[in-house]
Amino acid sequence: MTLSTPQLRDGYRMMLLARAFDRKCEELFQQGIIRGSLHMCIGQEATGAGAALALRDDDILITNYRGHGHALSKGISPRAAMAEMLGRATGCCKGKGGSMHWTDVKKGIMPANAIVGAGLPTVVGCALAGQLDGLDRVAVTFFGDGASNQGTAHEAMNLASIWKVPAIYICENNLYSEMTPISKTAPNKDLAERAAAYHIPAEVVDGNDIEAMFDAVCRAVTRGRQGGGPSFIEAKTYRVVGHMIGDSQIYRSKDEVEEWRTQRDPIMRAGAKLIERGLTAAELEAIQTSVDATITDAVQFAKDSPYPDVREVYVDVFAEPIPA
Ligand SMILES: Cc1ncc(C[n+]2csc(CCOP(=O)(O)OP(=O)(O)O)c2C)c(N)n1
Ligand SMILES: [Mg+2]
Repeated sequence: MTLSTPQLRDGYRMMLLARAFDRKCEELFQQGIIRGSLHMCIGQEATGAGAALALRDDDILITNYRGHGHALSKGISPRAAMAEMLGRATGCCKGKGGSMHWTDVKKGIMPANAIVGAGLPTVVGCALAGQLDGLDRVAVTFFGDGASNQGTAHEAMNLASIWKVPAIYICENNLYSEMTPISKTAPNKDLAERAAAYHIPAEVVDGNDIEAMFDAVCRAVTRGRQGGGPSFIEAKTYRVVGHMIGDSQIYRSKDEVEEWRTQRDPIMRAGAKLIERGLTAAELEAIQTSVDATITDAVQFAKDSPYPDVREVYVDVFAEPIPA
C-alpha cells in the first residue's frame, strides 16, 4: 500500500510533532522542570507514524520507554502527555506515571512499560482478548534490538503463533542496546529471521522510510484482521541522540551519528517526498509552525495544571495502604 499525499502529509506532521515534543522535553529536563529520566526517539519517528497511519483507534499499542513518538502518532493528547511529563494531575496517568508509562485506553494505548521486552508477552494477551471478543482489531508492540534477546520475547512469539493471535511485533533495530552495539549482542544482524523459528511471517524494512513502514504494517494488519495470526517487522533505524539524556555517547563515532542525521533522517526524507508530490516549502513550514503552536499550548497547559493531591498516592495502585 502506498500513502496518499494527504496521508503522507499527516505522517509528516506526526513525525514533526514527535520530534518537537522530545526536543521540548529535553529543554525542560535541562531546566529541571521535567525530572526522572528521558529517552528520546529522535531519528526513529517514522516507525510510529508509519504504523499509526495503518492502524485504527481501536487497535492496541503497547510501547516502551522510547515510545513518545508511537503514542503521539496513535493519538495521545499532547496536552495530557506534556502534563504527565511535568507530573501534573491533568496528565494521562494523573501525573503519577511519567515519561515511561503514557496511557490512553480510548485511543488503544495501553500503559507503556520500562521493563525491556515486556511488551512482547503482554501484546499476546491484548491480541487474544480481541480475538476472544470476536473483534477484528490487532495489537502492536514496539521493542528494541536489545529486547529481542529477552527470553520472554521467544516464549511470547511462540505462543502468539500457536494461538494465531493478531499480534504485530515491530522491532526497532537501532543498532544499540543502551551503550552496547548489536555486533556484541546478536550473531545475526537481521533479527527478523528469528521469527521463522516460530513460523511468523517477517520482513525487514527501512524504518526511516515512513512509506515502507506503512506498507509493511498494512500487510501485517490485513493478516491479523483476517485471522492469519502474528507478524514480525524489523525496522532498521537509528537514534541520533543518546540512549537517555546525559548519555556521553563514547561508544559510537560522531561520523556514524552524523551520517544518519544528515543522510537518512526520516522527516527530511518525507519532506522531500512531499515536495516531489507538489507541496511547497511554505506549506511544509506551515505544518512546522502549527506543530510548534501545539507544543507551546501543551507546555502552557501543563504548567498551569496542579500537581496531584497527596491522597492520590494510594489511588490506582494494587498495594494495600500501610495501617497507621
Ligand atoms: C528487564 C530490563 N533489563 C534491563 C533494563 C535496563 N535497560 C533499559 S533500556 C535498555 C536497552 C534496551 O535496548 P533496546 O531494546 O535495543 O532498545 P532501545 O533503547 O535501543 O530503543 C536496558 C538494558 C531494563 N529497563 N529492563
Ligand atoms: Mg536498540
